[in-house]
Amino acid sequence: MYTQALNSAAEPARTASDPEREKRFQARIDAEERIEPNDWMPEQYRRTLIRQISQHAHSEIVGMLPEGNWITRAPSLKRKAALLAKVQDEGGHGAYLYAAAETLGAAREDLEDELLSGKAKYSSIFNYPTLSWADIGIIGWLVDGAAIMNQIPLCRCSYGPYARAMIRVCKEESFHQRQGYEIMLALCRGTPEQKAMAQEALNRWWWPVLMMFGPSDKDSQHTETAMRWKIKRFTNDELRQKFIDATVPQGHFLGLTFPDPALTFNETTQHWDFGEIDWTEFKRVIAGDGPCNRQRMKQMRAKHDNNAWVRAAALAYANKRQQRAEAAHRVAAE
Ligand code: BYC
Repeated sequence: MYTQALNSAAEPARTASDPEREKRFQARIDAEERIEPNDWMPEQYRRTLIRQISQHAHSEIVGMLPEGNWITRAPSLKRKAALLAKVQDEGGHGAYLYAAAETLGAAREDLEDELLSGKAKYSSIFNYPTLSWADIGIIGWLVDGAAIMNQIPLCRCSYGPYARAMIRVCKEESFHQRQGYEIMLALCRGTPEQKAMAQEALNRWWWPVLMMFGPSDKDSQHTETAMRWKIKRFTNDELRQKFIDATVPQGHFLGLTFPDPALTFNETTQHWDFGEIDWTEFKRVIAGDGPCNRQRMKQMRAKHDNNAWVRAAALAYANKRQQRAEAAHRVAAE
């Protein structure tokens, strides 16, 4: 377990509570300095980052499944190539993020075990099924759109490796969002059946996408500390509102209707007002009881088992290289 690793005798200087150092640490954060892997940091800062970064990594990897479901059924070669590239990008994002978590002393194997045992969370959105081709457009337009809204501020996160990973991830997510919106545009300008498919997808995904931003601020356990440490720069509700304000005009341009009768532009606040999110559904999905939670975990476990030989081969190769290097070193020293 990474928690055990972090509490081990090898790390006493890092884990002991030290008010003076904590004060200096907070002063660095307040001065917008980046915290780097070898810098002193409070144990709680390290744990918060490992939790958030690993859950983010898991989301990228599990997020490959709903879209992967359509690679063999994409409607044209062009669409297939773009979707394939997008899904590969998500795998790359997961890899950068696991590497960022490793800089905090977490072992990737432990993080994976936490996902497979159901202990670690991943984004609620990936527990919904992709039933039609329009769902692929919706994921790019809305899911990646929400991800960008959340991740652009993370490029200014106080922890250097996470912030730097986010810069590249955001560039790729922007392409993903564009390709999704372009799928929606093609469907909405297509036949009445295609337009209806686009509308039906929006009806199913709109509310779950709003849940991606997390619980409302009054129920968010981690926001206050994460904001103090400048891990998060905006609260969950602030980002959700920004997303709605940016997205509603895009949906209207497509000629689509949002499945929320309360959605109205408020002239006084200059924001879109919206209806009540079903937080019972959100809690159910993150507790493991969404439409596809079981299927996703089954696929992840099967992938882990099927890939055991790759991990064993990589380890054997690394050991062989290390032995060769050590032998060469011995010869050179003689
Ligand atoms: N789903 O105190 P809170 C992507 C959990 S993938 C599940 O507000 P925090 C993409 C939360 O973890 C997008 N769980 O937490 C990939 C906490 O539980 P724990 C993923 C959620 O951390 C492929 C509890 O609820 N993006 O981009 O301050 C294709 C209380 O919440 C959710 C990231 O991960 C949820 N929606 O704020 C396309 C971004 N929401 O840990 C796209 C990085 C909350 O105490 N993460 N929870 O057991 C973040 O920005 C923040 O972690 C969150 C939550 C805004 C998600």
